[in-house]
Amino acid sequence: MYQVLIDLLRRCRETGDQANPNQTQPCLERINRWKQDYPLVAPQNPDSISPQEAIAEIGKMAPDAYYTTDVGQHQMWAAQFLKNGPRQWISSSGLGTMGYGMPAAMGAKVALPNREVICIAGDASIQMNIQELGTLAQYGINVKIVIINNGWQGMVRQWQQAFFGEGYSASNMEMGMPDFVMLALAYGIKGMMIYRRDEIKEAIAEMLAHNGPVLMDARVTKDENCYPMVAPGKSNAQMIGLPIHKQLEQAVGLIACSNCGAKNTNSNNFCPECGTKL
Ligand SMILES: Cc1ncc(C[n+]2csc(CCOP(=O)(O)OP(=O)(O)O)c2C)c(N)n1
Ligand SMILES: [Mg+2]
Repeated sequence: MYQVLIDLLRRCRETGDQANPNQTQPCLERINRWKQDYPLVAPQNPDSISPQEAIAEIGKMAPDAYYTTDVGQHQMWAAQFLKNGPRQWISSSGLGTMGYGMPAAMGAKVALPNREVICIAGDASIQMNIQELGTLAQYGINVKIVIINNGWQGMVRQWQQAFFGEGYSASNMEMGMPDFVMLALAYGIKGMMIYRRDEIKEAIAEMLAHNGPVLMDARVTKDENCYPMVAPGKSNAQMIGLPIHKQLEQAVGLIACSNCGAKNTNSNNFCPECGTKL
């Protein structure tokens, strides 16, 4: 890899090629159009905190924080709903390392002691490295950890539901789930728990105001699914769960896929049903 870069730089110098800083502009504009056409909306469930609204609310109350994540649905929602700027979202991303969030947050905080650092964790993922609560206590590392607690390995549950005939196996976390508040206390750090929508703001404010590490157990809607997603064996062009954009459909009309007949807006390059080039 290193050698490739050296060769590339040498070649650029030889040919005098100048990087064009605007060359990604059309691509970025296209992505921005998609964001307008398919806006993300956090569900507002009457009886429970939706995971998306919990994350969006934290993002609003700590807009300049560095965020780290574990792996699963909460990771996807953190990517979708946090708007805290470039180079401040620290995640194992596609490498998918459950348990990454808390140690990553510790590292970020030690490197940047004056910045707010928040870990968006999963109730299963956090247990991969839960012993690090002891390190937080030992060194007084002031990071905030919010467990988006849906009582499931939510990402696994969603796949079992969608693609494996609702055969839920080893994905429910409720039996044997530790009491996270007591666990935090046992390690000597502050623990909090929320489950009502009307307590979100106040609880986040209390968490942020605390001068020391906090573990917050945010009990959220248990069966929320994360979209859009790509089914096994399909391509990104075949993603499912995109919101239908009514105005867009009316404005541009629909075209039928020549392969499967599915109706597509003509802003689609590929049919989301079968992947055929339109
Ligand atoms: C170490 C490790 N083991 C297994 C997986 C596969 N995996 C991906 S997401 C997931 C479940 C995560 O559950 P949770 O942390 O509760 O997140 P949620 O999807 O519920 O938000 C599993 C088992 C992984 N990514 N990393
Ligand atoms: Mg979970």
